[in-house]
Amino acid sequence: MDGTGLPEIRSTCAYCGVGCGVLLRPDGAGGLAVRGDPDHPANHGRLCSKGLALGETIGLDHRLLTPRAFGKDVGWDDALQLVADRFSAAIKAHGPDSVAFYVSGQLLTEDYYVANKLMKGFIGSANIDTNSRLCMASTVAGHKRAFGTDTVPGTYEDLDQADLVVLVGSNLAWCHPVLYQRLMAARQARGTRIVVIDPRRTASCDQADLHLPLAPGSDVAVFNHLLARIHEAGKVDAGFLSHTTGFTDALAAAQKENPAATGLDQKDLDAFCDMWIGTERVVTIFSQGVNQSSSGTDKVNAILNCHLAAGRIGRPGMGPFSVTGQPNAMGGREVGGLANMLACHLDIENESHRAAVQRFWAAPTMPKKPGLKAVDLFREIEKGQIKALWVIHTNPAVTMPEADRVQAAIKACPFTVVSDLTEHTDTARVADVVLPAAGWAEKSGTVTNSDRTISRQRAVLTPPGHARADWDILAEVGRRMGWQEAFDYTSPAQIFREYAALSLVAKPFGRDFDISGYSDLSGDDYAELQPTRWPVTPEGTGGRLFGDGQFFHRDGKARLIPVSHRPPEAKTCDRFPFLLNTGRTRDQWHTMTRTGLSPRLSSHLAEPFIEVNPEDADRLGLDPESLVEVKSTVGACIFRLKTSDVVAPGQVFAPIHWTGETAPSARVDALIPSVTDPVSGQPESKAAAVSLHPMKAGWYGFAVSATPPSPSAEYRATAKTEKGYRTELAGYEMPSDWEETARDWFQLPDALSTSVEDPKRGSFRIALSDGPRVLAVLFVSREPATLMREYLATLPDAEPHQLLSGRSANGVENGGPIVCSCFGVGLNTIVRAIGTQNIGDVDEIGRLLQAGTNCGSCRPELSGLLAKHSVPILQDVEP
Ligand SMILES: Nc1nc2c(c(=O)[nH]1)N[C@H]1C(S)=C(S)[C@@H](COP(=O)(O)OP(=O)(O)OC[C@H]3O[C@@H](n4cnc5c(=O)[nH]c(N)nc54)[C@H](O)[C@@H]3O)O[C@H]1N2
Ligand SMILES: Nc1nc2c(c(=O)[nH]1)N[C@H]1C(S)=C(S)[C@@H](COP(=O)(O)OP(=O)(O)OC[C@H]3O[C@@H](n4cnc5c(=O)[nH]c(N)nc54)[C@H](O)[C@@H]3O)O[C@H]1N2
Ligand code: SF4
Ligand SMILES: [Mo]
Repeated sequence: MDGTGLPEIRSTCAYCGVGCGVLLRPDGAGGLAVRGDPDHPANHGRLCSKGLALGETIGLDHRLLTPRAFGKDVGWDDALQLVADRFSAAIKAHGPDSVAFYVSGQLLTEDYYVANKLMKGFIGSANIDTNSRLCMASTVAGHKRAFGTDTVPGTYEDLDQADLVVLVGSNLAWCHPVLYQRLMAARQARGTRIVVIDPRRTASCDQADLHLPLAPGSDVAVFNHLLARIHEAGKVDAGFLSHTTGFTDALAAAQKENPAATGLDQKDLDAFCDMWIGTERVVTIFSQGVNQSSSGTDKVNAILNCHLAAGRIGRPGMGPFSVTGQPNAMGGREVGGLANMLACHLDIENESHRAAVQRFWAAPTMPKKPGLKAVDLFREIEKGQIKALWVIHTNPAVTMPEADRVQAAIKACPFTVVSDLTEHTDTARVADVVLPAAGWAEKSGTVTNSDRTISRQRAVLTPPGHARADWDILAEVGRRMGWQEAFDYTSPAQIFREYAALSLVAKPFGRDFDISGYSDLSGDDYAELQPTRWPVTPEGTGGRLFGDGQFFHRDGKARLIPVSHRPPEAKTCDRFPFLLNTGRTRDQWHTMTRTGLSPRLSSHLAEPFIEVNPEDADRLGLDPESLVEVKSTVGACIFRLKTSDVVAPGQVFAPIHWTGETAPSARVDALIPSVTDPVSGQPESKAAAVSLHPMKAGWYGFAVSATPPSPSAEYRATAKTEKGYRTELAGYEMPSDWEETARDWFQLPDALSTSVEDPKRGSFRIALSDGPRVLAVLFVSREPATLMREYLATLPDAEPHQLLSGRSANGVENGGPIVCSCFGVGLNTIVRAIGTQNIGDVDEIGRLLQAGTNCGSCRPELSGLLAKHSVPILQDVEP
């Protein structure tokens, strides 16, 4: 309770795998107040910029409120019967492997359980894969090779207790910000040292003692070198090694490795090895720079080899730690979400595992072999082998490699169903049936975070329109396909109980995932479920794994795996001389269907960009802030140029967030070839060979409008603002009549217009209004226009002529692009303060401007600005 008398309800953040606890208080009018849960073990009350903005993303503007089939609204009864009938018909005509589900690590465990039971137990195919294939598959495969199960031994407390934390291919500051804050607190308290291994100098390097900008894809060479050095230094733990096999071969492979492949200075590499070897309490955190690689599984094992050899695993303050991306990435792995797994760490290919699950489910049939992995799945769809596809809670037409091709395949599939919050996604747009799903805060279930803590998500809002929970939709389709009893679910508690009981079945096979303590949980207990780290057995909860030397291969031992460096498959050449790296920005989540609704989050980086080293930009004659055409062997994109020495010459970086909805020419996965890791099937999302050329734009534009525009320009990027939308534009040919064009783009055929034209400079400015209110303003010129964009974006409640000046009337300063999204503090404001106020540190910026004093997500950027601008400057900086 708080002052308003309304109860706060405990739940879990919708976004990343840190799994922060939140306290939610609906205001009764559709709004939602959100704050960090001080009692949640993952965050102790902290939230990052995305978690804090959750309340801004629950609006109904974009929501799908009713099922739609073939472009028309239909009732649930018709929609579900259609789905059940079409899947049943495909199975009857072409067999169970002619249908497929593609699901998501953002599903709740209960949703995931029902989807897997339906596909693997009742349809009788293993053609259910998940976007975790693009995310965690290499870690899963690496863990299974080393430990016998897919188990993360680390806990968040290890970060508090470590003396050295190594971040490998992890931009923790932006992607797991609350964990990063926790690490910063530990650094302050005990001087934890930090090493970052990443080809790019990310925000996570801000406080690092050492940054190793390794050659892309060369992580195996780094960790092989480390293993050889551990041996040389006499730091192999012989006692612990008796719990493992494979050391001799792994060491031999490591000793053969040539560290020159890393491209690093030998002294940096040595410094890293000395630090690692000399620090007992070392945690090696790894993420997508490791997983999303054609040698991802080997990278994982190269890291695990070092921790096993040194016996630094499963004890306080040490261990390899794969941090999960999505809120239920871990839960999905536990519940058997991938095409080659069964629930509770059982294997589909193991006959006795399969038989036990079949008995438990009373399932008519079980597939004997793994199903299609994501890339192969969409290939089979393309070939016409899959007759019915159901995509749930993921947007593969944007996030799969060769995204354009994947989108075309989905479109051509004879029958595609998409369950989503909105039909405005690149995937839903090409589906036959779109089902309205209840979203975060509207449905109940559980998620497991990176350190095995299971937490509840709780419904606090009524789903809008006819939206229904994913588990509920799936169960109903199962019943309509003829399996009434097996899918007779009426609550998530019932599903969770069944899943917990299944974990008892897994126990005799010596599996570690055990939540059998929950198998007789009542509805009330489920309602009250507290965040708990598994295992959960009648004997107790939580606990550490592997510290006792007990692993889950048949002999109870861990395996060290001999691995050797293989460079990324993409080879740069004269035609494609740059290596494209991809990843995330601080304030956006994936395809932005939620975070894109928050004006605050959208103002951090409002446009798709490509980071290019200044030397390369110079050599290619790319003007600052210009647009760049990027081509690969499989596709083409246009991005805004951002010159920056955070990327090395020859390398470029672009974020993954933009879509057909927000910036159709900047769907970065259109550029990524479908190269996969041979063991895990995970795509190499971080290495594509590309070319860069200046876009020879005939005109550039900037628009602010009350509703989203639909311009037919070759380049456009739209972002949400407080009062509407801002759009960057460019095209090759100037339209002949700008006024007509503007009316058409903003769909304002009858609006009043005020315009200013300068034909000599090719500039044109128009404001369209309904009299008192400006509805849209468009600025066009032959060169990229310098405008007070952030100021304009706060309009358009202004007088048309003043708007058209592109400047503020009353001397309002141009704050610049937002750096601190909690308090809306812009780059220019911060740089101005640094230049004029003699600021010494980030805390001082906070005292002066508030920036960085709430969630802390922008602190690494503030510190970067301090380093760069600590000399007085007088004029405005451009973003
Ligand atoms: N803000 C935000 N946070 C998120 C998400 C989001 O969309 N937005 N998504 C969540 C999800 S699902 C995930 S999986 C995580 C991902 O979290 P991270 O893995 O931390 O994020 P990425 O930006 O994908 O990639 C991490 C880094 O890998 C580096 N890298 C590229 N190639 C190599 C290489 O060969 N070796 C090494 N060592 N590094 C390399 C990149 O330069 C990049 O800085 O983030 C989660 N958190
Ligand atoms: N090049 C490149 N590609 C990448 C990556 C990369 O680093 N580089 N990263 C990869 C990784 S790690 C990941 S995890 C993927 C993520 O990629 P996706 O999973 O494809 O991206 P999201 O935007 O998270 O898609 C989630 C969808 O679910 C919808 N949704 C939200 N809530 C609900 C709900 O409750 N129910 C249902 N049914 N739908 C809902 C959203 O509106 C959205 O359309 O991208 C991968 N692709
Ligand atoms: S770190 Fe941020 S995005 Fe991740 S769970 Fe916590 S609040 Fe949510
Ligand atoms: Mo992910």
